[in-house]
Amino acid sequence: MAYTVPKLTDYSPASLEKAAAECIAACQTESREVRSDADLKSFRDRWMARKNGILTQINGLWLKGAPKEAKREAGMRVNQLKARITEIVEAAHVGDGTAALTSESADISLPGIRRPIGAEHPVIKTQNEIVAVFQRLGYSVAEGPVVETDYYNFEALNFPPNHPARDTQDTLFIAGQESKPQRERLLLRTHTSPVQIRTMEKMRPPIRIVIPGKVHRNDPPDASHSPMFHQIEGLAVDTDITFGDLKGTLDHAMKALFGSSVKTHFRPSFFPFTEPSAELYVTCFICGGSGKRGDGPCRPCKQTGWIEVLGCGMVDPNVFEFVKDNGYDPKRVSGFAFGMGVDRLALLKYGVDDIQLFFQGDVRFLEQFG
Ligand code: 2NL
Repeated sequence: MAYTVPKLTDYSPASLEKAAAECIAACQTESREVRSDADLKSFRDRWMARKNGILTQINGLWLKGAPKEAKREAGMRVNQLKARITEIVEAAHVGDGTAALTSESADISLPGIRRPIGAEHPVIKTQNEIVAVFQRLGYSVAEGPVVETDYYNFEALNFPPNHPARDTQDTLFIAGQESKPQRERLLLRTHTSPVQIRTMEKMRPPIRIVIPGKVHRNDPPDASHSPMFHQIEGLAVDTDITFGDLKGTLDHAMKALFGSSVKTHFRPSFFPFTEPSAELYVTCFICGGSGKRGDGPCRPCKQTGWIEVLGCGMVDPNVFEFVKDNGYDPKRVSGFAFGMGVDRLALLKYGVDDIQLFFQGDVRFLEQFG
């Protein structure tokens, strides 16, 4: 029997709910019975027509008839009901008379949507390979926030406020932070080192951790720069860690990553958070260290036979001072740390000549790594 709008005598929430549910069910049933354009028009008119459509009747019968104290509740319920009925009427379409379908039921006879199988992104794949090398040495993986405070990104890493070393990392600051003290101001982390500090605050020594993640710098994009890139940092702290441990660990890691025949080479360098500091070079895995490719020069190593892969050093005692209270007394513990750019290593590994290709999301580029 066709639905007619009942008169309401009981305006309790339960009874309003029941009346609304019956109305919605009737509308859904009728929407499924639409078989032609003419059906669709009369279905719409029956429910929506301003003059005497079902919604208009509900307004008259349920709202106007409601006792004063129930008017507010009834008004809200009728508005919800109208919204739902309007949805059903708008979704109604000419059906084929076989399957009774609305937007709320699934037609299990339709073929599925085939989703192409994805592949690990080359940068993430490289990142996972590097992390796995250190996990096999007993390192744990830590992660932390990409939006950081000035304190964790700079101050606790021995970059004092206004120190020129800060200028070496063109920083993207979050706007509108001027009213906060400098150490609380937010920025996009320029390296993953803040996570090392956060981890040392939580875990007492000894620790061995690696930290992979996204970092940002205000560098204009070109073939070798991207304002967003990836870093892996590592940290080992114990009572008697030496530069010899640093060299042995990284030499092993480079052989595990690039093949057992690569040689490593350390050159003095500077970082605010390590002392002494070094850059680590490996024999070029493109030309095998000869500097030549066939008759021509080897480009990736600029004919030197060596490729710079990371920066490292012994943790500066000033850094330990910030986490001293959690067992990192620089008189008692020492440690080494290192950091590398994952994207740059992925470029070398896959022979890609433009870092932008990694982040443009062009499936034709990315599917080559599948
Ligand atoms: C680079 C150099 C480096 C570190 C990162 C570090 C972290 C703490 C203390 C001391 Cl908490 N050092 N990290 C140390 C040396 C170098 O990164 O060129 N990265 C791409």
